[in-house]
Amino acid sequence: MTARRVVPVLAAFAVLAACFSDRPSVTGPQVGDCRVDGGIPFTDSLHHVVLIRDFAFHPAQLAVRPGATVTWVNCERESVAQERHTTTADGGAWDSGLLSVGEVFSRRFDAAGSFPYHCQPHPGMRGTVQVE
Ligand SMILES: [Cu+2]
Repeated sequence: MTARRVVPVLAAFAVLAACFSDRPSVTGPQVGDCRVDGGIPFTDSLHHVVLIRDFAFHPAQLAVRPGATVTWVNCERESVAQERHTTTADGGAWDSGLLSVGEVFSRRFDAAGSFPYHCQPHPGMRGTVQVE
């Protein structure tokens, strides 16, 4: 990695710190310069955020309590912003439809179990919500 690449990454973390500075208990993922705008539920034990970035879910494996809400955010890079993603349950329990950059989809998980999901246009993108 060259110094030219390091600088933007550090700047990105500064932006994230600013975004989340008034949310001391945020435990959600932070990826690159991904920016989560207003309207995303507060991240706590019953509200989780999965970022969609670089053709992957972050985090791909997420354990939550029954009753928790998971919000997926398409936070893809500008360079591939034309790529839309979905969060689609393997078993068909939910399907976000195509999410453009900045769009979100939320689902509440009441029942315990393991819920694998994927991205419809990119089947290699996989994740699991574990409710326990
Ligand atoms: Cu995708």
